[in-house]
Amino acid sequence: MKMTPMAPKCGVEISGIQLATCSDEEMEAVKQAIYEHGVAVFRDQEFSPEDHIRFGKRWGGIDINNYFPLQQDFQEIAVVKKEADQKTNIGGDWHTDHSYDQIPAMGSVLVARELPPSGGDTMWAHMGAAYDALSDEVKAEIEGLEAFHTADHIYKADGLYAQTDMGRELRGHDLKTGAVHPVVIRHPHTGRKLLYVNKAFTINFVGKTREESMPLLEKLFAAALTDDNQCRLEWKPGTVAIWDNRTTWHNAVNDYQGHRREMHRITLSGEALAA
Ligand SMILES: O=C(O)CCC(=O)C(=O)O
Ligand SMILES: [Fe+2]
Repeated sequence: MKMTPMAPKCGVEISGIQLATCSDEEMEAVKQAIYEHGVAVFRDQEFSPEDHIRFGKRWGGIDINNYFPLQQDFQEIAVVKKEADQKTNIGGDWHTDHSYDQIPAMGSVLVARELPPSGGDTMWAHMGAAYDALSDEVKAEIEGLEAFHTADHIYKADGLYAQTDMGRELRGHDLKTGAVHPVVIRHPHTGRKLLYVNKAFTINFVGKTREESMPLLEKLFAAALTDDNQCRLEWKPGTVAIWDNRTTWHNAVNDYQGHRREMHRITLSGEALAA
């Protein structure tokens, strides 16, 4: 097994391993690499839907996404797709998945099933590097703060997606979500400090209104993307990416209008987060 960083502070490409048949020792090394680098990319994988599910269970359990369409024959698999005639994609702005759950999903295992002729890359940004780059003043300002997260404004019947041509694909319009997390968490396995707010789901600081929260939230959202804390993946057939939602934000680049793209996602169960 060989590990090559994708960028100075985010992402690692791991070669010389088949995820479907890897040993327990390899699995452990892969987990550690993902906790540290935020995302790992694996090329040329033989990874059937059955392998995908088996891998998710072996990692430690699968969370079913409440909103995305599920693969008909394999209900643990969420289908992240955009048809050639659709304009809006899933995850087309910076976010981290499932932060609206009180025990948020650890991460995802995303498999390329159908790719556009070009474009459709995915980007990640490392929230440990983002935290490190904050000024001492901002670090002091957010020390001990907690924030409220929800997905309702995005997925409800008249929410953001409903106003786009992706609305018809999604489920869960009536769900109510809400969770409170520290603004700075410690990674459950590495202990590293991570900035844990995101544009998509973080609404306000606990004890402050949305309006009162916005100036500092905007400042943190801007600071979360630094010049050197991102990596970018060009998908190929057989590529699998596994990321850590605590360690990273991600963004699915929507630059392939007129072409179909279909990915299969298994969401990995996580643990409660603490400062
Ligand atoms: O399609 C992608 O590259 C990622 C989409 C996304 O945000 C997700 O699956 O969580
Ligand atoms: Fe996402």
